[in-house]
Amino acid sequence: MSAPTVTRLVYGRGDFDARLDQLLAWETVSDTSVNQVVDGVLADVRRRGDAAVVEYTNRFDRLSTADMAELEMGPERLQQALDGLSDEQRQALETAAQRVRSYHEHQLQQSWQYTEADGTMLGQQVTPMDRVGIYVPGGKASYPSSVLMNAIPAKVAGVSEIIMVVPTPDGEINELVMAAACLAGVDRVFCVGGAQAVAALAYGTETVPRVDKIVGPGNIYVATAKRAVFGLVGIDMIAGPSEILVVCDGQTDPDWVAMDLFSQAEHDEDAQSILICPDAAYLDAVSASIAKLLPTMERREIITKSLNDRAALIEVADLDQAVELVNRIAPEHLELSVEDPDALLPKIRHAGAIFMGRYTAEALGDYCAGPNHVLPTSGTARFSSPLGVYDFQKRSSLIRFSADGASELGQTASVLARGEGLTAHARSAEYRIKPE
Ligand code: HSO
Ligand code: ZN
Repeated sequence: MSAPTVTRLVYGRGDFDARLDQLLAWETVSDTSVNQVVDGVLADVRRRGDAAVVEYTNRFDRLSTADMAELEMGPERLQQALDGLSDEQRQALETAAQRVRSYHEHQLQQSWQYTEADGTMLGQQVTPMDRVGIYVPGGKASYPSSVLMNAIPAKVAGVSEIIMVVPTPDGEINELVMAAACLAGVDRVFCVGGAQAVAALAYGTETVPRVDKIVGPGNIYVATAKRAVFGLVGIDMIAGPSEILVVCDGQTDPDWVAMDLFSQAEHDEDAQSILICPDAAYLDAVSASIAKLLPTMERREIITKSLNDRAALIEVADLDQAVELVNRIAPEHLELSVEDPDALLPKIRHAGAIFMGRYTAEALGDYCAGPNHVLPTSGTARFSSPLGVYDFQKRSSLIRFSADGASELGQTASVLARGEGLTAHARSAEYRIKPE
């Protein structure tokens, strides 16, 4: 295979803006044939419950299970997966789980209240969701690390029951995924995937309890099903392909940066890797590293396609221009591979996760630094945040009036209610106004 041809751009030169926009463009096309299939599956599972889930699972995953009970992995089976790990793997999984848990404990939101002079109390009570569903993809994107990243924040939030679904095509069970589920405290695991799994979680069946929110990435069928059940249940964001943006001052070992770019490119042919640097000679050096290292990569075919189609090496005049581009791109992962990342940090407005300094490889964040690896993609960091404990907590407003408070503010409510023509509202407030 020939070396990839990575797009090379110079900030502001020629049709730079158009080329950049073209590279960044990513829309999850909503495909009518997919919509139709998904609608059919959702309606069928809603109507026939377990029987429909079993039928679809047998058909799509080439299984021959008789009933839903056979598709559930009991707690002993999960424990067995955990016990079956090598010491090294178990140790690594436990270290990761521990660090992810500690980090997320910092995110716990607390209830609060305050009292006004007349005794009126106002506040907010924070509560966890009762039950959430975690979708774990099968095949090449079945990541034990993602089990930890989805389940641990829910657990820390105080969710009482976590239900995981994961397809097992041809009956192939991913032992590491099961072990991670055990370690993260997942309560029940069903070997079901696709739209039928989302439907079972959203509507509930005789065996699968219905959940309040569904999180976790999946293919186009899963994403379409999640969109369709949104409203009945909560969902997390719809994840696009993984992205990395490295801003480098030209002083980091080019092999390190090339490998960091590969680390996201290897996820998916649609993944995006971009390097921005003020030094043209350094961009040449990274190109050379890419050509040198690529033949050594197991996933070189995926990496090559991703680099050819979606990567870019961008030359800028200075780091301020780099920051301007960062905010325009709003990347999922941003590496500030520079001498003084603290100087750039206050200027960064949009990025899912910011990796500061040459030693901070994104890969560590993907597994075990502690912060979540479920992050906003495709520019959505402009308005959204990493998955966290707050995604599994809700807030209720608290209001308590004293007799004096009710009398005082009742006047205001009454005037506003009459202005809206809502007499019951007005009189309800007026009953509580003390006579002069
Ligand atoms: N980089 C991915 C997460 C992941 N990486 C899982 C390795 N395993 C999310 O953007
Ligand atoms: Zn990754």
